[in-house]
Amino acid sequence: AQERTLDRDCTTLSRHVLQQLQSFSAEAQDLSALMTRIALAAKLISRRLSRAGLVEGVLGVTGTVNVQGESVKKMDIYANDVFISVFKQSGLVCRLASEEMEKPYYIPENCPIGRYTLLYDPIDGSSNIDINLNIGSIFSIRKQEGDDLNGEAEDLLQNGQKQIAAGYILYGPSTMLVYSIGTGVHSFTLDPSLGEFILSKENMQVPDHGPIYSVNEGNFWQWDESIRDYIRYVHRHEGYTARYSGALVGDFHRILSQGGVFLYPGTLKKPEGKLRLLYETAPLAFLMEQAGGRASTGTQNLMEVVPKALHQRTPLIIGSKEDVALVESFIQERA
Ligand code: AHM
Ligand code: MG
Repeated sequence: AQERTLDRDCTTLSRHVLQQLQSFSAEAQDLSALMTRIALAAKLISRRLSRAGLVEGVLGVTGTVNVQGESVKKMDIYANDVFISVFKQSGLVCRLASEEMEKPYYIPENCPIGRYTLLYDPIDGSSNIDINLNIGSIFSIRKQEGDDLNGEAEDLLQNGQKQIAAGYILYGPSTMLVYSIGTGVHSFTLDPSLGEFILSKENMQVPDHGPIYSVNEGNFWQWDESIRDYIRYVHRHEGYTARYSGALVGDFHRILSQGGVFLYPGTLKKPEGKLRLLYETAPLAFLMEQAGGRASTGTQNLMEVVPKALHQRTPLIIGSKEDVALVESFIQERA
């Protein structure tokens, strides 16, 4: 019966965006078109991943190192290029900035008509690629401000409130797309036989508290004492359970769906943590706030952080309101 209901009422992603904005205004149509392009990138990446163990040249490393000093996987480059090529044809996006590119990528044909910038992490959780575990893509859309005459994209160095849309794609047992344009958080599942993302859950809400804490405890001796205090606290109290997959999108999706908190605090080696603001932490903060949760650096609301550089990192504490507040209280105690 359930299957029949889904078939009859299926809402596709592009229709959903228009419904959310309740208009056919130019901006609503742009957003709908942008989301359709992102969905196309998701389908292309998902298709390649599903055959990764069967065809040559998908798995493994390229032998190069990216701007972040991390070894680049073949899939990182493929996914990075997929986003560029789908947006080349859109006319809407003039600039793309990603984890894999030191500088923003300009599409001269689309400038200056294309007023949108796409920020993205093409493959998040790259260490999971070669072992066939969940990975993701994260995206954020901002409107270009000013003419960017010197080509430095300085207008991107603003806080998370400037995002007009954000979301992620989760390549798991099924491929899901979760997005927000500021009217709640909505999830879609790819039906491979239709090639369409079909609405799964509208207006996702994160519980105010959840049992899960998600953090790489291997960094314990590299953390500030306050984070160790928090972890000691959860170890000594009933009702907590640990989950960590090494891929942020999957860990975040679990927290969003079931409640709890994800942490990537600063470490001795990386005082700002590992995750990048513009295309990792800010988009997820946007989603978490839209779902009724919170995101913090520990001392500042994450959505308020103004980056000084494109690839700037921030510590991340994100999830259920009460759990984020609890972590913050340990940090304040030692401040
Ligand atoms: P990536 O985008 O290069 O894959 O790096 C980000 C990933 C996140 O998905 C994950 O939460 C984190 O790095 C894991 O890092 P660590 O192995 O230090 O726990
Ligand atoms: Mg990443």
